[in-house]
Parts: sequence; C-alpha cells; structure tokens
Amino acid sequence: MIKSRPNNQGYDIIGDIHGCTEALVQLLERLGYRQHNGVYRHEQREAVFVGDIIDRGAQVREALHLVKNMVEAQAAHIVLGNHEYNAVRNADFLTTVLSEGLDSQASESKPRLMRLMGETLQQFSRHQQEWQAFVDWFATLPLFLEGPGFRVVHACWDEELIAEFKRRESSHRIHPAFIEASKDPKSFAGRVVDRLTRGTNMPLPEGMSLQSKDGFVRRFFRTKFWSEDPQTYGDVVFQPDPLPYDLTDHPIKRVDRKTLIHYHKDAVPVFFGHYWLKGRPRPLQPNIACLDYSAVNYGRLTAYRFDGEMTLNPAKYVWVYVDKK
Ligand SMILES: [Mn+2]
Repeated sequence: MIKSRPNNQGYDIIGDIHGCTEALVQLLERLGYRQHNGVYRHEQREAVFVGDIIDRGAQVREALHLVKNMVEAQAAHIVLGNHEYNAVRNADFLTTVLSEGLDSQASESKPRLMRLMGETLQQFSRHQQEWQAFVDWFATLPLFLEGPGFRVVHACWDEELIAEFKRRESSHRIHPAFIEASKDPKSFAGRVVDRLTRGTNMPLPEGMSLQSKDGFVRRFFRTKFWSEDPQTYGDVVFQPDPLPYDLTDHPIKRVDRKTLIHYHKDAVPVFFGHYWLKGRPRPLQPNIACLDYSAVNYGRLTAYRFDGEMTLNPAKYVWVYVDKK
C-alpha cells in the first residue's frame, strides 16, 4: 500500500522513461513539480513511475538519479519494470561486462541482453559503482502498488497471482531469495515476475512467427488482460506490431482462451506502461490506462493526473513530445 504524505491531494502516474530525461523534466514541470535541493517535488501531489527507467535512451544515468532521488525523498513511488528486472536478474553478468569492457568476450555470450542493455551499459562504463548502487536499488522495488483507489503495475494486473504473492510475502517488494527463485521460469516467483512485468501472450499457430519492430523474432503475440469473452486473435491482440498472415479473424483455441485473464470493469483503475502505444493518449477502458506512448521512439512521454475518480477522464492525460534531435 502506498503511504501518502499527510497533505497529499493526488497522484501523477508517469509512463516508461527509457532514458528520456529531458522529456521527463519537461513533463514534471508541466505537472507543477519544482526542484528543491536537487529533487523534483510537488507540494500536494506525488508521482508514480510505472518502471522501465533504463535502456534504449540517451540519458539513462540522469533519469535514474532523478527518479531515485524523488523516490527517496517521498516525492514519488515506483514499480519494477521488465528492464530493471533484467538488470537485477543478470547483475553478475553485467558487472563482468562492465569491468571487462563492452566488446570483451564475456559480452558475446548474451547477445540479446547486450542489444537490449547496450545504451545503458555504455553510459555506465565509467560509473561502475554507481551502476552497482542502482542495481541494488532495483532489487528492492515493489512488483506492484496499491494506492487509495488505484493500482499500478508495469504490464499486467493479475488478480490471482497478486493474491498468491501477498499470501506468501510480507511486502510488495522483491528481495534476494525471490530474485534467485525467479530464475526458474516455472517457479512461482518466475511466473509472477514474468506476468506482472511482461504481461500475457498467446502462441501464434504452429510454425508461424513475427518480427517485432525492435528486430526480435517472436512466436507469441501480446494480449490484453481485460478483454471480455474474446473470440478471435483480433479481439485480444495488444502490441505495436500487427498480427502476421491475416490472423485477425483467427479463432482463439479453447486451450489458449483458458490462459487469458480478465480485469473486472468494476475494479479500481489500474495504470501500467510497457506496450509502446501510439497516437493520442486515452483510457483503454473506463478503469484501464496504459501510459507508455513510446517516448523513446519519438512518441509522447505521458502522465495521468489521478484524483480518486473511478472512471478515468481523457482530459486528465498530460504529455510532452520527444523530438528527433
Ligand atoms: Mn518499456
């Protein structure tokens, strides 16, 4: 549960930053946050970051300092993103790569991770102790947050898994034993971290694959966690890349339908990032808001100003454009 400051009058939930620090500063100023003693804060409001502060962008270090300073000053809250989880999970490997060099032999054993984290590692190549301190911080972040009348998670609110997590754990935070257990994808820790930070997906029919915009080949497509009684792939698909092979009308197999989850329309609003949306920010459902509008891909860094409403209001989105330099 988020512990609000006594004078709190609302929350500003902010989408994936991915090193877009200039846009973040502009957005915070537009939201009324001001720097005091080097920390951005608002007299009556608190920021909530949906995770994915790192990777891809040009100012990852600066973004991390800004966000961590806000969180430590109780001016903001944050949940773990899949990129921060990657950093924690591969902490030892990344430490080796940083000390031996980005083009060392060590780096060649995990090409996918190196591609994903190359920008971040480059920027920390002369700041290894700083990197270590940030990774130690990632290893303490909550997987999800519950505020007064709202919820925040990086990619997917799975009621059942979250209830089970709460039964097993004494807080919403991850910790060393949990991280170690999560390395087995079949373990409870592995399943909950994958589901909450990466969402649900569905396999493409046998033998089919798609190439996503970031160049990775996938045999799965990302799905909504709020679709009601979906019949076709088109009803559940939720990703920037279109379905290949005219699969939009392809019926969902019964076995796949059973894996889908449904966020109830009467539940409190849930905010998340992760999905690389495009266009003008708006609620996906009256209680569902994705705030990732592809800032690092020259889209919009987006926030929602939440004041306790049960039905989200399209007029309460605030964004800044990220321009090509
Ligand atoms: Mn992201």
